[in-house]
Order: sequence, then C-alpha cells, then structure tokens
Amino acid sequence: MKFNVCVAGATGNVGRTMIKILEERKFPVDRIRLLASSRSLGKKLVFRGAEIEVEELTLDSFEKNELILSSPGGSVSKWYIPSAVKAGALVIDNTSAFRMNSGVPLVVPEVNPHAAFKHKGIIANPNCSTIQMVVVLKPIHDFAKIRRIVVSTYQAVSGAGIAAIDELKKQSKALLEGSQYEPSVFPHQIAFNCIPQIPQKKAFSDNFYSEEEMKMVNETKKIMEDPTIAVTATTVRVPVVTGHSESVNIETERKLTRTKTIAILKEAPGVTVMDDPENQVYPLASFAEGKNSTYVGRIREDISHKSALDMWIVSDNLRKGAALNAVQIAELFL
Ligand code: NAP
Ligand code: 3JM
Repeated sequence: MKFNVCVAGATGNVGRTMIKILEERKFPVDRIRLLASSRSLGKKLVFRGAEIEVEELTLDSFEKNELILSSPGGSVSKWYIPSAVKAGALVIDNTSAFRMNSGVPLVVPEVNPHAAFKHKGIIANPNCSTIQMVVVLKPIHDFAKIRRIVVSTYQAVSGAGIAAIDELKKQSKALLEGSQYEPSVFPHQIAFNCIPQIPQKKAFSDNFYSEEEMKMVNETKKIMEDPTIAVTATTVRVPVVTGHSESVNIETERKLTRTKTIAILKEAPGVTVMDDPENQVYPLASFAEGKNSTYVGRIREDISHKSALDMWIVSDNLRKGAALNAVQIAELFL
C-alpha cells in the first residue's frame, strides 16, 4: 500500500520537518508533491535524495485519495481544505482551523487512535503544547482520574515560524553587541526575555486568556474524551529555538505516589522518563530537540495538596508537537 502524498506549507518549519520525518520513518510514499504560496515558486526541496520543485497551492491542487499533510496557517487551511475534501483527499491538518469542529477527529495516536477512523475527510493535529502534555497525562488519567490540570508553558520560538527564529537570533546578536533590534514578529523583545502572549500579537479573549491557553483547555478535553477535566493554562514564549517545556500540576481522584507515577510513565507509549534529581537528570529542550519522544521528569508529590503531582514535560515542538504526530496519524491508516 502506497500513498500519493502532498505537503501543503512545505517550505515552512513544520512542512520541512514533515518531509524529513516521512523519509526517516520510511512512510510508503508513491508520489510526493510540495505546495506553498506563490512566493515559493521555483524553490526546490529534497525528498529521498531527489530535488522536487515547489508548486503553488490553489483550490484545484488536489486529487482523489491523495493524503495531504497540511500546515500553511489557519486562514489558508480554512480557505483550501473544503475543496480538497470535495476532491476526495484525506487532509491531516496541523492548524487550529478545524480542531474543535464536531465531526473532525483531533488525534494523538498514543491517546485516542480510534477517533481517527471517524473522519469525514479531515483529521486535525492538536496544538504542540497540548500534544506533549496529553501523551504524558493520558496513562495517569486512566489509572487515577485527573480532576484538574494547571499548566505553565515555556515555548520555543520555532513554534511561531521561520521568521521568529530569525528574529531571536538577530536580536540576541544585536543586544550582545550593544545595538538595537526592533521586534517585528513578536510584540516585545524576545531575546533574554519571556513573553506571556501566544500567539504573538493576537488579542486576548474576553476572559483574559490567550488563544494558545484556550487551545490547551479545549483540546485537552476533546482528546482525552473527558469534558469534566478542569484545565487552566498560562502560555509563555521563551528565547529557546526548539523544544517546548511545561510545568504541569495535576490533581487526581486516586492518590498517586512518585514511585507509582514513574512506574506508569515508564510503560507509556511515546514517553521517556528522565528523572534522577540526585544526578541532575531531568528533561531539557536542548536534549529533546531532534528527538521523537516526549520527556518527563521532576516528578513529585505536591506538598500543598493531598492528591496532586508536579512534573516537567519537554518535547520537540516541530516533531511530536507537529510533524511527527501528523505522520503517526497517517501511519494509523497503513
Ligand atoms: P512558517 O515556517 O512560517 O511556514 C508557513 C508555511 O505556510 C510556508 O510553507 C508558507 O509558504 C505557507 N503559506 C503561507 N501562506 C500561504 C498561502 N497563502 N498559500 C500556501 N501556502 C502558504 O510556519 P510553520 O512553523 O511551518 O507553521 C505553519 C502553520 O502550521 C502554523 O501557522 C500553524 O497553523 C501550524 N502549526 C501547527 C503546529 C501543530 O500542529 N501543533 C505547530 C506549529 C505550527 P511560503 O514559504 O511560500 O510563504
Ligand atoms: C501554531 O494562521 C495562524 O494564525 C496560525 C497560527 C498558529 C497556529 C494555529 O492557530 O494554527 C501558529 C502556531 C498554531 C497551532 O498549532 O495552533
């Protein structure tokens, strides 16, 4: 069984990582097409050693039975995906455009693979911060039932696109040299700073939460298939290029010890426990970059509550947080 694959948004951070992961995992690709905006016409990208010319994404770019791995941004996804579905393609979309629509499965293969098979042409890939959190929390929820999640994120700039990486690097260099670099991607200086507003520049909701925070709240309930889990989030951009980190506190119905939690997580698919505090072993973004696992450490019983835990969760936001999860969804259909 081989697929005709199309990467929409191929020239971006996520699209380029998708191409790499299709290669690494030897996904059965019959023919691949790489699509982006008209700005990229003439560009070439390499897949399995062959140079492939980037084509422009248009409303009639797609064919029956084509598998589309999509990451051209939310508004572009909203614009083109309905016609791709009409043409008979299956779209795995990495944007927030369709995630909360009923009838669109929101899938993390380690958590709710069964949901993928109910698709009507679109399967949504969750937000990067949600994915790495639920991979770790699902096995704990199955054992001890999570009542409430309090999460704070430390998110890498690569989650905001190629231009954001460029801004962090150039601004850091300028500041170290004693000169200035005006922000244009971020609303404030990101070098040597933390910005509690994701997405950058988008207005906060009426409840004063950011869009990214509300994604974590709503997506977690949908993927875990449990609307009763209470979730609150604070999402923060930090001057890291790749790798999101999260401080997570959970209250559980059944009391869990540190030892039992570690035992559960050691068996969890897609999760690696890195927890040896005596030897300063805990997950780091610099370690997670380029790897496929989600790392968890700093696991401890919360001293302020009778049945709660704290932990630190780190993963590569472009891999498990985006491209890898999308390719794993496609692999469910092999
Ligand atoms: P990026 O590096 O800025 O790349 C954006 C990509 O979208 C480029 O390939 C760009 O093509 C393409 N694009 C932009 N406008 C287009 C248009 N009108 N028609 C066709 N293609 C267009 O951003 P990124 O980091 O790859 O992220 C892209 C999107 O993926 C985000 O906006 C977000 O929705 C989603 N995302 C999802 C996750 C996740 O699943 N968890 C994580 C990060 C990002 P050009 O090079 O031609 O401009
Ligand atoms: C991650 O078009 C946009 O505004 C895209 C913003 C964006 C998203 C999104 O909403 O799709 C940037 C980075 C995401 C995401 O995964 O939710």
